[in-house]
Amino acid sequence: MNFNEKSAFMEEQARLDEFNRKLEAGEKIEPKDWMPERFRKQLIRMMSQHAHSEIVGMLPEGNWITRAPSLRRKLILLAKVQDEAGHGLYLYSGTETLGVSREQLIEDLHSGRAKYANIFNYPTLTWADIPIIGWLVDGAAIVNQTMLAKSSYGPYARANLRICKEESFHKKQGYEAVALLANGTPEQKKMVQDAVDRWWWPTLMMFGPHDSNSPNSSELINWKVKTKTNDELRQSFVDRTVEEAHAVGLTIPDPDLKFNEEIGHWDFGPIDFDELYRVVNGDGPCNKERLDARRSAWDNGAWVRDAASEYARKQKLRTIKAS
Ligand code: FAQ
Repeated sequence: MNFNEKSAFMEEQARLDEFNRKLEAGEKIEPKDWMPERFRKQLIRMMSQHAHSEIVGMLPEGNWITRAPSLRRKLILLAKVQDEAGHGLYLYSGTETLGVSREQLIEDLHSGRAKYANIFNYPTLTWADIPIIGWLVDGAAIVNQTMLAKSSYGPYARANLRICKEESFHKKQGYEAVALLANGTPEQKKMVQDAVDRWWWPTLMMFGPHDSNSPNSSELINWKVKTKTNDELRQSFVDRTVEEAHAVGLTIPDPDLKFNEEIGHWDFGPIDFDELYRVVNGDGPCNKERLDARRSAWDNGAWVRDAASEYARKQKLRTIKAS
């Protein structure tokens, strides 16, 4: 190693030591801080998948806006779906701080290269699916994102902090509507139980594979991007949700579900991870429909993007002329 190589190596080592010191001290890594390339790549992977999930996640619920059973429910649903769009935008902005462009991220989604949460590839067959998404899907997202609000990457932590505040409202409106249906007519009760039966297992899959099969977890936990494992989060979701289901007289579709007195948690049955991988890799009930809808929304919105960038260009020219 010559002198220049040696000093470059020492500089790199000093930057790595400072990065590790910050993590150790619980300080946030910010966009202008030095970070290992692999840390940056992992964050782009995870944050962009999260952003895509929020945006694609508008579709199953958006499907029911025109058919909501009352004006009150329609207003709530409109506001919720709009919130999910906002979450996607915070997350795309956060991801851009890592040096990747929004255009690239969108292109990756539209080409089918990018992943997004499995859950949004299932259909919303009845009105009861909408409250169930609020209760179960937002409920699962909150468990996961409350942890991510403490993530070591500043922009991601701050985005999740804000997202969680809105998601907790989403969950409450969902559970309130679930409770109403569960205590309604026999038809309403049947409809909401059928929705629980269809959404329960895909919701458990949202937390990802078991820890022993999760290639990214240990690296993300070492870097404090994640502070809990997939299985720990899933267990915490099951523990709180089973109690909520029982409180409104709903049954969880799992014959193996049993409270384990020894460890103080609910034991549950095996998850079909083949289904998770099938759905994530493009073969779920609605994958094609979801991507087609995103692509067509993008194409139909071209004139809005053109008008906005022309407006921004003109404003800039005006400012230059005035100065
Ligand atoms: N779906 O090694 P791990 C919401 C992939 S937002 C699809 O365990 P990791 C709001 C994973 O990417 C919901 N793919 O990965 C809302 C990896 O593939 P790769 C989204 C999945 O990163 C509510 C491979 O499997 N939330 O719901 C899934 O350590 C209502 C191996 O997995 C987030 O994205 C899955 N479920 O843990 C909106 C939160 N699970 O990239 C509208 C941020 C795993 O190596 C309406 N993300 N994979 O090719 C995370 O917390 C993590 O990334 C996990 C996966 C937990 C999703």
